[in-house]
Amino acid sequence: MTIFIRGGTIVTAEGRQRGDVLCAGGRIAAVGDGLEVPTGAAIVDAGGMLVMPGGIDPHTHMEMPFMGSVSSDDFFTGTAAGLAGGTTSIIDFVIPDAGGSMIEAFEAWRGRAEKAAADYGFHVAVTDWSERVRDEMTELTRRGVSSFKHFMAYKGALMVDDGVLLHSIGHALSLGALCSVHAENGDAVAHLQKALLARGITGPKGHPLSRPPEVEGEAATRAIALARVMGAPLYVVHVSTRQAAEAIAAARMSGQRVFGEVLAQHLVIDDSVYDSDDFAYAAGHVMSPPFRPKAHQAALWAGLASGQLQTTASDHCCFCASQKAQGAEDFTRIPNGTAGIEDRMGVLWHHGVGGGHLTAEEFVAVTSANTARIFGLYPRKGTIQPGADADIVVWDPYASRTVSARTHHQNIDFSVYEGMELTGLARSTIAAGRLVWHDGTLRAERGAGRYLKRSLHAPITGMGTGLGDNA
Ligand code: DUC
Ligand code: ZN
Ligand code: ZN
Ligand code: ZN
Repeated sequence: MTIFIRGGTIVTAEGRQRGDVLCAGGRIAAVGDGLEVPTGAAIVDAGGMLVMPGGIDPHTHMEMPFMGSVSSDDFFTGTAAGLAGGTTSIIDFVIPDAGGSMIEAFEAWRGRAEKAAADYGFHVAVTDWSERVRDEMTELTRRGVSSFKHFMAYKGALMVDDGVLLHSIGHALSLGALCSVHAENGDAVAHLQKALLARGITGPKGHPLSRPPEVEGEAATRAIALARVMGAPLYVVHVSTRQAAEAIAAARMSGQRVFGEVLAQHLVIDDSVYDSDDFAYAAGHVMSPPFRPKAHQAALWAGLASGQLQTTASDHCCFCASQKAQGAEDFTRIPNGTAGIEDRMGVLWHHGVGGGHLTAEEFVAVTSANTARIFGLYPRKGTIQPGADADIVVWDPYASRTVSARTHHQNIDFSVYEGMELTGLARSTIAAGRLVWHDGTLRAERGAGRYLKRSLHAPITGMGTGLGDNA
């Protein structure tokens, strides 16, 4: 399929220009002003529109077994919803069972992802340490996995202690892979959960009380210190507090390579949602880290604007009301997670660019380009230049829509953005050179997504102990 995107304003993280984009054979073939239209090309009129790299969501959980349930968007429905919102690639998480093989889990996730409608890569979680884990990490890097995830929370399930983290960070460093952390102190969360339940606090109000901002600040600070000791880079997923944002900024200013990700939800929704006595509403917002007091949002916006925080994600992890209901008597049993892949770009545009926090170029950086760079996908993804994948969103900056679970494409009966009016939307989405979303019509194709082998970083030397995992 040859597509000619005519007469838009092409915006990348580097700048903007008026012009046309020619897509052929799944790639961008030419970018320029007044390009000739090849015979037979489908024309997408981008007059008055912005032509930007498709979004990359670096943090999703499609059909993930979790907390006694399975997240309700599968790789097809979840990626299709992403396309409707302008997101053309995801990096999902492979989560092995405690003590289970990472390779077997990776193969299971690859099997499930074969139905994806958009391109996908994988981070793999390290949940314990052994010689086998070390060998499997090495093997996974040969299979295109260039980042490993560590949960510092979820005690008794996924949580790793500092010893595991040090081993993994050291070994990843020697491989040129990047370690990431879900930064919450799992011992503190377990302690607070128990204390709250003992006091009879069993409803969703207990959820944020069991995970206060300090719990995230402590874990982020600790992980950053451990990465510094090892001389390794670190990526902190879903930074939701001023404490964690400041810890990352301070580390960067001292010369450490630390990256921070922000969820669109945390930028615009605060912890007042847990005040509701409507269980379905409050439980629908149960995710970890939880929504925070409003004052934290300014630190997250400032982090994105200054470049101290680099990426935005959705942590897309859908659970329907019937699934959330398993925690009706005990908030610690409510499956954690909210939907967000379809609305991440729209929320970032309306509140970020419309709200004066970000320029259009910075919007591209935090929704696509920075993620491609950090996670080994650039310049195949994250930019508009000849040779790059034809993953493009034609963005109408003036059209408006109202978000609702009744009209979204995500397979969930709830939206944390219900009723939110957003100006700016994906008019057309082109993924791997195919027009998959246009004027409200979704033509997602089951299985069209491809597995993304990601590249490793060049090893960084000269910082920390330089011991790698020889300890
Ligand atoms: N937090 C969530 O809310 N869901 C999935 C996993 C996580 O850490
Ligand atoms: Zn997490
Ligand atoms: Zn997550
Ligand atoms: Zn070791």
